[in-house]
Amino acid sequence: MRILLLLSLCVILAWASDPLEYDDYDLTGLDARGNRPLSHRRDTYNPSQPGRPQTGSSSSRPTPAPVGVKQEQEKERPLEAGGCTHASEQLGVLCPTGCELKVTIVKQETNVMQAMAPLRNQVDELSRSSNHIYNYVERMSDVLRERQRVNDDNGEVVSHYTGTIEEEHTYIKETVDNAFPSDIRLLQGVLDKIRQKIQRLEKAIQVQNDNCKEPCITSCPIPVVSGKECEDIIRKGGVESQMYMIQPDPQNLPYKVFCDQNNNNGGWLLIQNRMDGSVDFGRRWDSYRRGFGNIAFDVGKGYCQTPGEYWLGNEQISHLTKMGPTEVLIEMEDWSQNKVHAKYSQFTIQSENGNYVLSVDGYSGNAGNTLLEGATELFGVNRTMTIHNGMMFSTYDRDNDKWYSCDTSKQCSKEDGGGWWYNRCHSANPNGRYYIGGAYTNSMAKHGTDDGMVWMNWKGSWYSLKAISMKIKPSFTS
Ligand SMILES: [Ca+2]
Repeated sequence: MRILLLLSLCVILAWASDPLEYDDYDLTGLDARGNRPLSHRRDTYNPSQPGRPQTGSSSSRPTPAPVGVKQEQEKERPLEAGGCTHASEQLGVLCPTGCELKVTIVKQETNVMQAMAPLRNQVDELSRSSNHIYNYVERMSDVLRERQRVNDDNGEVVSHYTGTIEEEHTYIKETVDNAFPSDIRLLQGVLDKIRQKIQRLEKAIQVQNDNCKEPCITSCPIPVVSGKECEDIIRKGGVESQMYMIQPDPQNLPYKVFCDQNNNNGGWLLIQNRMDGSVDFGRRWDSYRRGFGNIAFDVGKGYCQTPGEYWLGNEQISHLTKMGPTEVLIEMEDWSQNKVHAKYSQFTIQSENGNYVLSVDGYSGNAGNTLLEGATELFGVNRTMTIHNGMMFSTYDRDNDKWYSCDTSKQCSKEDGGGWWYNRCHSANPNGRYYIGGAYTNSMAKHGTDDGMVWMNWKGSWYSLKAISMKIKPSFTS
C-alpha cells in the first residue's frame, strides 16, 4: 500500500507540475510504465500483487477535481517519505528508486518488527492462556460429566433400594398382619396343653406324696411273728430277712421295718437304706421325723424279702436307741462291688426336743471312723468341723448345723442334699444326692459342694457310693 501511494504521488506530482505536458501525451498509446522506470522494477517489489493496480485504479487513480488538493498534501509531506524530488523543484518530482524504496521499507520493516516483537510475545502469552483456559474448561467438563454419571448411578442405586425396601415392608406388614396372629394362636394352644399337663402332673405328685406320708403299704403278707425289734423277732423264730411288724413300746402302734436276719448274726433293724437312687432324700424336717420311702418289695417269693430305699424316721430311731444300749452297723459299696463297713458299739439319738442329737462311740470296721474323728485327710479346725458325733439333726427347712452365717441360704443341709447330723459340714453324707457311676465334680453338684453319698475316709469327697445302709440292734447281744 505504501508503495502504491508513493507511485500515485509521483504520477500526481508529474501531472500537476505541467498540465500541458500531460495533454501532449497520448496516454492511450503509452506504456503504462512510460517514463516511470521505477515501475519497471515494481514487479520485483510486489510480484504477489500483479492485478492490484487494475482493480484499485478507479479509486486510487487521481481525478482532475482533487488535483490541487493532492498537490498541497504532497508539499506538506516530507521528502524522505518517498524521496521523489529533483535537485531543483522546477524539474519536477522524481520517483524513488527501487533501492531507496527498499531502504525505506527495510527501515519501516525494522520498526514494524520491533513493534511486532512485543505483540508476538503477547500473542504467545494469549495463546498459552487460551490453551490453559481450554484445558481447564476441558477438565471442568470432564469433572462435570463424571459427577453427572455418579449422580445418575446414585439415582439408580437409590431407586433399586427403595424398591427393595418397599418389597420388604410389604412382606413384613403381611407377616405381622396375617402370620403372627395365627402363630400366636398356635403357641397359645400349645401353652394351654402344657399347662394342662403340668396340672395333671401336679395332681399325680400330690397323690404320690399323700401315699408316702407313711411308709408305703405293700401287698406283701406280714409274718405272724413279731417283736419289739429285729433281735427280738429272730429270737422268736423270725429267721428270714424280710419285712416284719414290730412294736417296741406297747403304748405306741406297731410299724413295719426290714430285718436283716442273715448277716453278722442277724437281728439287724434297717433304719436307712440307699441302693438305686429311687427315693428323694432331700426332704423336710417333718418327713425325716416320720420317715419316708419303701420298706420292702416282693420280687416273686411271696414275701417282702428285698428292702427298698427308706429312712425309718427320727422318732422311731430315737425311741429304739433309747430303749437300751444300741449298736449301729453302716455298710457301704462302691461302683466296683467293693464293700466296707463301719460299726459303732454305742449309738444313741436323743429326742426331738434336743433336735435328735447324735451320740456314737466304739468304732470298728474298715471304712474309717468319720462320725467320731472327722475327715482324716483334713487337719486342725478343718477336721474337727467335719466330726458328726454330738451334732443335732438338720434339714433344709430346719438349720441346726455349726455353720453360722448371716446368709440364711448358707446351710449344710440345703447345699449337701439331705437331712443329717451336719457340723460344718460333713465327712459322711449317707443321705446325700445319688450319682450313678461314683465320681462326680463340683460342676455337676447343684451348689458346687460335695453333696453326693459320701464317706470321705474311704472314697473322699468326690465319689458317691453305689449303696449304703444303717442297721441297729441292741448292743447287749454282741
Ligand atoms: Ca447354720
